[in-house]
Amino acid sequence: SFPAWLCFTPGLHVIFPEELSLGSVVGNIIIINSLSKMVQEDVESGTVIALISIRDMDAGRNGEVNVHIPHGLPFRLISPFEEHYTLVTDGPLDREAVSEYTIIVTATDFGSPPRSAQQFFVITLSDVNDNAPLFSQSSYSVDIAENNGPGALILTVSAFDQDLGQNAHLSFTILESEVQGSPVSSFVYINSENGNLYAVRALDYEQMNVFWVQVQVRDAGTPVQSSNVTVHVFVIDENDHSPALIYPAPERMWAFNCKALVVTSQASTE
Ligand SMILES: [Ca+2]
Ligand SMILES: [Ca+2]
Ligand SMILES: [Ca+2]
Ligand SMILES: [Ca+2]
Repeated sequence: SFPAWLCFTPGLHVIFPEELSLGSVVGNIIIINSLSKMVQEDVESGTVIALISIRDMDAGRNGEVNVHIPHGLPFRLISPFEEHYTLVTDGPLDREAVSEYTIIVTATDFGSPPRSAQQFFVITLSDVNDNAPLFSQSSYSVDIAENNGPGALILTVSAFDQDLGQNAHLSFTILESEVQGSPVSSFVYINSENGNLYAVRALDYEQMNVFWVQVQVRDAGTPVQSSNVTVHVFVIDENDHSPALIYPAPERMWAFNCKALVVTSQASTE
């Protein structure tokens, strides 16, 4: 059983290996000679995490030990020579799936009754920028009534990044493109921090009833990861024009077999 001070306390793992002081002996026979308590999530399979040696003072079968760690972990023990063990990674790690492991090393001798000792330590995975930020929707569409005030909020895009810290610190930009021959930036701008998309100018349904904007989200990792999304902006008509009378061109007059037009024309020229 564990000495009282060795009981696993979640959250204490950061200072625990220090308190242990590497090389100390626990339960008489398991010695942690070195330990990487922080491991990058992208280390190759086979990376050395800890060097462990086992001592049993007894002779013969009473001094022979079997050493193991629990099954199902992406780690394994290899024994380059007697009484010495190396804990290595065994397969890919992913901080986004499991961010830390508590590894219990058990050494059991072949005596009768067998005596055993346990030592545990916590390995924390450090983040690598291996996830691109993702928008919460695969595309956006929004209606905005024409004659909006400049600076009107059109919509807010949002994105999420599974990584940590700078690797998940997001900023939004609009990708340069043209809308009716003008740069898209003369129509809309975006708050890089919160994803709010604003109109730069009043929109006019009679000039343009739809346009689209490509928004990019980037994290601040190295290398940077990014994603794009399309925002379709539909300009909604308002009744901002009075009816206008249309005079057919004289050369087309023959096409209209309609006296009413002539009557209207005469009436309006009065
Ligand atoms: Ca990962
Ligand atoms: Ca990551
Ligand atoms: Ca990221
Ligand atoms: Ca209108």
